[in-house]
Amino acid sequence: KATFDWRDPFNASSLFTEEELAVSETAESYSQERLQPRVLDAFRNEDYDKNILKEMGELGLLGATIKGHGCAGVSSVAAGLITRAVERVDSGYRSAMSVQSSLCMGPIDEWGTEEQKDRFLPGMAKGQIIGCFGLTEPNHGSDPGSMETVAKKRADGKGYSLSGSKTWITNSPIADLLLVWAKLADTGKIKGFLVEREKCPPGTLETPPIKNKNGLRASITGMILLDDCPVPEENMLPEVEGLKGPFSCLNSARFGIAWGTMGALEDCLARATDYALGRKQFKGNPIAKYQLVQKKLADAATDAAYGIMASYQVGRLIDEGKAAPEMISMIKRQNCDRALIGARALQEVFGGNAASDEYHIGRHVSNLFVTQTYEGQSDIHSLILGRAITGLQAFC
Ligand code: TGC
Ligand code: FAD
Repeated sequence: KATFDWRDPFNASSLFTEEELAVSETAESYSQERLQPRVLDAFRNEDYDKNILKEMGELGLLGATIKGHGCAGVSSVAAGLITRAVERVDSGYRSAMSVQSSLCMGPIDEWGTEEQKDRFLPGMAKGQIIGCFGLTEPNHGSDPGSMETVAKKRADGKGYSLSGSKTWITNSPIADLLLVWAKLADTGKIKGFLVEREKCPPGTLETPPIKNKNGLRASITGMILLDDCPVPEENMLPEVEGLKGPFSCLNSARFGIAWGTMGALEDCLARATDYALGRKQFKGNPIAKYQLVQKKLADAATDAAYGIMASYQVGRLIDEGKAAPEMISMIKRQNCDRALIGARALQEVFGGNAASDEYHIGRHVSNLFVTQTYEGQSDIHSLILGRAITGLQAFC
């Protein structure tokens, strides 16, 4: 007889390969056993422990889809299952991992030289070299094509000097390797530069943290301030120019967020269900007995199930080379929006206790607002989809 499991309504796990199930199990066990016990203190104190990247590296969770260079070379669906497991605990932990894997290792693997891959990827896969991705600037977030950071050819012929500022950059205060996107002063073409912190002369690179965030507090965020910072020619990504460079890495990171936010929503659903079954109001009934509470649970379970199925299909298409960026915009937008709406509705199930961080729901809600904003705010993804539907761009 067919059964219904509200934790996996469409039996999505039957679609995953043995290897994907094993990767998922590793990531779920690590996340629940090693991350969950740390998250409250990390969020309260706005403290990211960079050993977490080393721990993830030991388990093969970093740059997991990359083939060779010390990486696991697993499928896109397996990588999605990793982000789902980590974000089930906290979006900030997933963020630090996504930036390392999709936004720093990914572009080196896709657009770097063999020498760059050999130099950086094995250390990054182990979490010994921490990366970040500098695209957003104080005056240019949704429209990175207007960036002001500039790379000038050095008079001594030894590469470039970078000047400008990037803001809201995950991992920047702790990063050893900063991938900075800048416009070449002579042509205006956008190029990616691998800035090695330890090689920057004093005063040319600063990465102040942005403190007192009200979401993503378990990850570290900062600025990148560059003042004639020298970068050798061999640290430029040679194989790509223009916005295609940063955006192609964003496809992978946005795909990871689509899975990750479903993990966060599933955690909210599990916690709210548990709470509703235990909390009694009016004649000793559990509040789970009341229709309005059940609707909130049903909505969230449905959104999580649909979100996982759509992400699964896009993951398979990525590996077959058949995924258009608009597909990724669609799942990124939908899953972030539905996770935020669902988490916010489930927050109400906890009554006054939702105001205590011990119940974890408020932390997910404040994190999910950020996931809806970074990597293309949801309205920007609406416009990407609107352009694909109508052929008319509505950005400006
Ligand atoms: P547009 O004309 O659309 O495109 C310019 C060039 O880029 C190519 N392209 C893509 N290539 C691959 N994948 C994609 N998804 C691509 N999107 C665009 C495009 O084909 C074109 O190539 P070419 O060769 O013809 O020049 O450029 P536009 O300036 O009109 O772009 C508009 C818009 C809104 C789509 C774009 O600017 C956008 O996506 N804005 C959102 C910005 C964003 O997502 N920022 C993310 C910053 S990183 C971050 O948030 C990390 S948080 C990480 C964490 O902590 O988890
Ligand atoms: P704006 O671009 O100023 O947008 C503000 C509002 O206006 C949004 O609602 C937007 O949708 C809307 N809007 C803008 N243009 C249009 C339009 N044409 N039509 C309709 N509506 C429009 N960036 C990085 O490069 N690397 C990182 O690692 C990184 N990590 C981040 C971590 C955190 C915690 C946060 C909060 C942000 C991070 N970001 C990072 C930056 C993030 O990508 C940007 O915040 C995001 O792209 C939006 O840019 P903005 O904040 O400048 O908002």
